[in-house]
Amino acid sequence: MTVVVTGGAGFIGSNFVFHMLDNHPDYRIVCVDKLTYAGNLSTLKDVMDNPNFRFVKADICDRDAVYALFREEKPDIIVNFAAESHVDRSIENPEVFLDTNIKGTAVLMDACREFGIKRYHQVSTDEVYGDLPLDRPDLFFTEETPLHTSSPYSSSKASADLLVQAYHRTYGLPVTISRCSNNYGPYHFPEKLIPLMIANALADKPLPVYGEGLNVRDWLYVEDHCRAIDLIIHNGRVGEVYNVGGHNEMRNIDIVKIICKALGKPESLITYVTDRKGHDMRYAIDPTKIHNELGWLPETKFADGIQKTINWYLENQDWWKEIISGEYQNYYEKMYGGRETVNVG
Ligand code: NAD
Ligand code: TDX
Repeated sequence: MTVVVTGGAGFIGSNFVFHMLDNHPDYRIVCVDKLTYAGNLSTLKDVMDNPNFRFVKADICDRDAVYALFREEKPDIIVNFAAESHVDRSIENPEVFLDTNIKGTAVLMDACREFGIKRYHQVSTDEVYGDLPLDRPDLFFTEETPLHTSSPYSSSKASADLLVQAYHRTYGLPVTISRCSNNYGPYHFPEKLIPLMIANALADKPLPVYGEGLNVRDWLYVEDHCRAIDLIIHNGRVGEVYNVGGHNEMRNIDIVKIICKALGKPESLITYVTDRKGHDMRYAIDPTKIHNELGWLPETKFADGIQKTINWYLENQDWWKEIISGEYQNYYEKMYGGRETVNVG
């Protein structure tokens, strides 16, 4: 079995590459990644010499490159993680999100039609459902919840999902889609909430919490997400969507306080700043379908997962310090330099 993993030099994609090499030693894993700012070859250094692994630097929007790869590798399964993934960046500059997340998905599926595959899997997100109100804890996203997006990022992901479903209906492409909640764990790019707060806290820098920090996210340890995708590509029903989440809702402010406590840093580092535009209030996944159909359940409790994650960032400072020493400095200044401090309660 040959599995093409796009975006495998990013956060979840790299964890999925490791998961697949560990759990399917007879599979060939081909990682295709453009190595944008979010992709890091150093993340894959431990598997570069694995005879079952190949890395190919390519843009999923580049039709010639994608077709050449399919011609050469004749993949059985495609798992598409490649995406522009950061909501704040999509608010600054939507265009690249439309290119990679929508057009790139179409190019990959066209290659699947042209060369034939057993499964195309689209890694989507709970953000396609929009958000839920804080005062209705009884509401959850199911696979039937209408798509209702807030940001250019989530709109591009929802557009891609619709295209995937259209390719299934129109061309009979054997597709599946997973919509997962917020992931955390090793190799998470330091622009995202948890690694950003860990990195800033370790440097005794302000911890920029948007708005009042009351927004709720449903956090899942990345390995649990990887196991879910592994189950879906092997046993999931073609044409179906599977929500993935662990019923682990947390307010942003509580996450930041947990990080402060674990690192022995004072909560006085917390700085409330201007809110994200269009900021979704609450995400909460109902994972009943994947549990009932595929027997999936999350294995890592948040208390253990966050400690493992913090330990990883403590033990792998070279990985993220290299990232934040470069272009990231300009990004940080642009995104946070002009953000006003807000007095909260
Ligand atoms: P990431 O930003 O860490 O990694 C994205 C990877 O895709 C990078 O390696 C980047 O170089 C690569 N890439 C970007 N554009 C490309 C292109 N045109 N061609 C080839 N490669 C390209 O993202 P992530 O957090 O690992 O997310 C992976 C996928 O999972 C995304 O599709 C995202 O929408 C989805 N997702 C993420 C989360 C989360 O919490 N991080 C939750 C649910 C779903
Ligand atoms: O500096 C910050 N301060 C802050 O308060 C950052 C970076 C974030 N936040 C808040 C915004 C969100 O409410 O923390 C929450 C989490 O933010 P992100 O880490 O940017 O994640 P989110 O916007 O929830 O989107 C993530 O989950 C769904 C991923 O980045 C997406 O790729 C995925 O689809």
